[in-house]
Amino acid sequence: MTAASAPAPEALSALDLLRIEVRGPVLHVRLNRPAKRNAINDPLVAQLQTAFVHLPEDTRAVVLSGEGDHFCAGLDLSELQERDIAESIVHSRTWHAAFDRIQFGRVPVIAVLHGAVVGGGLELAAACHLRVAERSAYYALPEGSRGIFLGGGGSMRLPRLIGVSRVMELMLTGCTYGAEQGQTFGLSHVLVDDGAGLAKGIELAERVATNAPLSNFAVMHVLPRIAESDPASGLLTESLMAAIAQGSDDAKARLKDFLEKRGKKVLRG
Ligand code: 1HE
Repeated sequence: MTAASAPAPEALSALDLLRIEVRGPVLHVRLNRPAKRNAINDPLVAQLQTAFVHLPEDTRAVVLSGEGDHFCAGLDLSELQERDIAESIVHSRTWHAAFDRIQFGRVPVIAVLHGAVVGGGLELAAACHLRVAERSAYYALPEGSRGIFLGGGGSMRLPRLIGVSRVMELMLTGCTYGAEQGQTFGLSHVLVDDGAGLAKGIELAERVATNAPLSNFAVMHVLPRIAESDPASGLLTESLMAAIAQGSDDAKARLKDFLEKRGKKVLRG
């Protein structure tokens, strides 16, 4: 059952470019610059980093969405003109730090996508662990037409989702993928009707939140590293992680529950 929402703790409610609500074990973080289509400026990057560093202790999953008609219009282009090359490198690294904090933080993050999910907005979505898309969602990488390049980790993360070839198509042709194409290509995990994204995102987050925290941590931090290791090292790491997880009191209690007929069955549906 979905918990009622409550205001965020003080440290998070001070972040004026985010709207943050606590829903039991799920923290809902909304990008909150709808007048600028949630374009990401320096303060918003900093606030995202702060929010994900200071997640409430009892948060077990996060839902990330965008206020207004679009998830995110990417980099705030009005900031670009003032930066020289050295400043641009540092700027890109601040995005890396913030988005790494999302991908390699403490709890899984479910992005709820609608409207424009473009440029840095798509890079942000790619840093999340699950993506729910509404039918209005569309994806683009218009960097080429702006004379710039990916800078928020997209060249690392997006090819892992859809392959280098699709990223090239988006960047070279400036084409957009609609929500159905995004679902087929692997940008989203779940596709829902307009207006249904948040409820679905929260439902998934609540389900994720019931997993053992150590298992979720292993999925977020260990699985991607194993997938990129040489097979022998990967298999050894898998054995080590499996043994650590199985040795935990949480695992023992959950296995006992199942064996004594209290655990949930894995049913179709
Ligand atoms: C912005 C931005 C922005 C909107 N930076 N101000 N991203 C892009 O190239 C996408 C640029 N934006 C758009 O194509 C459109 O704004 C949208 C399709 C997203 C939305 O269209 P619409 O008709 O709903 O809104 P709008 O009228 O275009 O924009 C409303 C306001 O938001 C307007 O400001 P206003 O002061 O005139 O009201 C826009 O200027 C402003 N706005 N998007 C700054 N992106 C780490 S590297 C990442 C590199 C990238 O992300 S490149 C992709 C950049």
